[in-house]
Amino acid sequence: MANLITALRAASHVVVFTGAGVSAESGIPTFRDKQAGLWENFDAAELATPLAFARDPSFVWGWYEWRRGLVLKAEPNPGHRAIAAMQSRVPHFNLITQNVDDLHERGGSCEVIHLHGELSKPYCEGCHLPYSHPEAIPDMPSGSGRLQPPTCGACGAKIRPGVVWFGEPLPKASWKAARDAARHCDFFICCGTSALVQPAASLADMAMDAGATILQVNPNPTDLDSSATFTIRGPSGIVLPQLVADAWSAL
Ligand code: BV8
Ligand code: ZN
Repeated sequence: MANLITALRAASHVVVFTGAGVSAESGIPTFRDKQAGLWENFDAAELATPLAFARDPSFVWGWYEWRRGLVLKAEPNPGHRAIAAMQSRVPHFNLITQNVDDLHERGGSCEVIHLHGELSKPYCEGCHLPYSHPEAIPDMPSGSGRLQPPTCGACGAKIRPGVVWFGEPLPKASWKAARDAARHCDFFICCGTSALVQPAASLADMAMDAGATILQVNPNPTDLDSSATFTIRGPSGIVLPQLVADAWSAL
């Protein structure tokens, strides 16, 4: 642990890369977790596709409104806050997330690079006009969970969730910013991700190729176990605040 802290204190450019696990302690189910309600028999990767939305828009829109409702009711956890604290402690910092929730921002982080979009940014699938969700928490009709997606005021096409679906390319600017950060950092923290979804997961390889120290925070084994410099087995809401305290509280 000592040389982990020494390496972190000496780092000039830290990148934090997060997945669903960092929001688990805020009550947001991960992709691996069984979905609930109407969607419990569906693998998240099946629902998060253009085909699923084309086939049954109200089923998929209902799922995303259910998830958005969970996020609106959730609070950032100490893991989100610790990541925000790191931002001011290191000379150069980037936060890259696969998560579509806004808990990093509500936890105090700014300039968050969202690789897979944001639930709060739906848009028209026809003319791509942004759509703003009504303020209120979406009330899921009891049990059915189906919700007809709104239609675009400009062209009448369906509004779709502001996320990147499987088979769709990542937002160009975000993906370029993420690659640049991974290739120039000297300390890369991989937190709460199974590191299975591409091309996002390849960021860890880019950081490794750049000679960065790789710290993984995950209570469960992942494909990164063999290549990470350090692995801390534990929930990010516990591990990250401790890491920040150990690295910088005494200073
Ligand atoms: C594309 C938004 C091409 C939607 C998401 C190469 C090889 C193989 C396959 C591919 C390949 N390249 C592309 C593919 C296909 C595909 C892919 O990767 N498939 C996988 C399944 C193999 N990739 C794509 O389709 C990508 N697009 O390739 O386009 C293209 C290019 C040009 C032109 C046209 C097309 C797009 C991928 C993005 C899909 N969208 N999300 C939504 O959210 O609904 S992905 C989604 O799933 C998440 O964003 C995230 O990325 C992923 C889930 O992973 P994690 O976040 O890691 O979560 P998971 O549940 O898996 O794990 C949680 C972890 O947390 C666990 O390890 C657990 O132990 C840990 N944990 C639990 N509790 C805690 C914790 N950790 C810390 N603390 C805790 N308390
Ligand atoms: Zn439109």
